[in-house]
Amino acid sequence: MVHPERFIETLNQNGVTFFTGVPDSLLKEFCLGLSSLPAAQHVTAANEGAAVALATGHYLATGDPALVYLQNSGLGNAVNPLVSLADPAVYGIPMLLMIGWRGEPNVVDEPQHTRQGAITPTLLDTLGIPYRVLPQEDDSVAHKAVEHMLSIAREERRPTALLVRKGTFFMCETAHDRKDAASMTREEALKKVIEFVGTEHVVATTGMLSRELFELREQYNGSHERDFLTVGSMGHASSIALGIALARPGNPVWCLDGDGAVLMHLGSLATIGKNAPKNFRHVVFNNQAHDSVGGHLTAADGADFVAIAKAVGYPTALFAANQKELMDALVVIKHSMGPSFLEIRIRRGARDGLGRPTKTPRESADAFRMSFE
Ligand SMILES: Cc1ncc(C[n+]2csc(CCOP(=O)(O)OP(=O)(O)O)c2C)c(N)n1
Repeated sequence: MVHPERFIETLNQNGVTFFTGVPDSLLKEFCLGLSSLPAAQHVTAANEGAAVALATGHYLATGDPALVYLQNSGLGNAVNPLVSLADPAVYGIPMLLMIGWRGEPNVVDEPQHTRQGAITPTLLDTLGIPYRVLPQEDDSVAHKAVEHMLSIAREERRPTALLVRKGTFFMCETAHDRKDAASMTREEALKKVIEFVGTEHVVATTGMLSRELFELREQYNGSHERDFLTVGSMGHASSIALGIALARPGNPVWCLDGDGAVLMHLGSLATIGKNAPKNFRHVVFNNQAHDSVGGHLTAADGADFVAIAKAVGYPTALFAANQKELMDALVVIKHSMGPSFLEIRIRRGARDGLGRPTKTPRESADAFRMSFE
C-alpha cells in the first residue's frame, strides 16, 4: 500500500504544489492528507470540470502541472474542459489526474458505478489521455509511476492520469477529526423531514442521505415507491425534481439535497427560481462537507444558501439549526407556495452499519413512475 503523506511529498519534489478536485471514497486517505496543506495549495472544487480549469489557471500562472483528483463518475463533468481546453490540440495544459476507479470490472460495487467502471480505461483512451494504474505494492513503485506520468504530461503538454484501485492508500497519519458543533445528525433531521413529507414524492441526493432515507422507510414500514434515490449523477437531484414538478403540477415534490451536491451544479437553483413551480420544496442538509466520501470540507461554510435561494427567486427560504427551528420551518415550508427552500445545518457523520437500497435502480424507477398512475 501507499503512504499518502510520502506520496504528496514525492509530488512536491516533482514540482506539483497545487492540488484540486472533488473527493472520492477510494481517495479518502489521500484527500485527508491534502487537508493539512495551506489553503493556497489545495482547493476543493465545486465540480470536476472546475478542477480541470483551476489546474489550467495554475499552469498558466506558474508553468507547473497541478494534480486533479476525482472519482471516475466525475470524468463526465470534466470531459469538456479536458478536450476543449487542456487537450494538446487546444492549449496543451499538462496536469496529472488521479482517478478513483469505482466499478472496476470484477470488483463488487454499486450499480451506478458498473458502466463507468467498465468504460473508464476506454474513455481515457478516447480522450487521448495516457494513463497507468497506480501500483499498490509499495511507495517506491508508486512514486516511479507518478514521475513517469508527470514527465509525459510535461513533455507532451497534456493531461495524464493515474487510476487508483480500492485499498491503494494507507490511512493518513495526519488525519484529524474536525470539531462540529451542529446539534442534529443528518438522520435525525431527515426523520423529522419525512414526517412532514408524508406520502408526497421525494427526490433524494447522492450519498448517505438516500441510504438513510431507504432505511428509515424500512424501519417505519413505509413504502419506497414515492422516493427516487439519485444514486449517481451527483448534483442533479434538484433538476430531476424540477422535471417531475413541472410535469405533475398537482403533486408536491420534495428535493432532499446535500451542500456538496448543490454547490456542484449551483446554477440549477436559478433554473428552479425562474420556472417557479409552486409544488417544489427544496431541503438542503448542510454539514459543510462531502460527508459520504470521507468528510472533506466543501465551500459551504462561506455560502449563504438562504440568501442565494431568495436571490434566484424562491419566494420562501428558511434556515434551521435545531429541532425546534426545524419543526417551525417545516410547518411554513409545507404550507407555503413554492418553490420553497430550507437549509438545515447538520453534523457530519453517519451511524455504523448503514445499509444500502435492496431494490435495483430500475425497480425503484418503475415503482416511482407507477405511483403517478
Ligand atoms: C460527479 C461525482 N463526483 C463525485 C462523486 C462522489 N461523491 C458521492 S457522494 C459525495 C459527497 C456528497 O456531498 P454532499 O452533497 O454534501 O452530501 P453529504 O455526503 O455531506 O451528505 C461525493 C463527492 C459522485 N458520486 N459523482
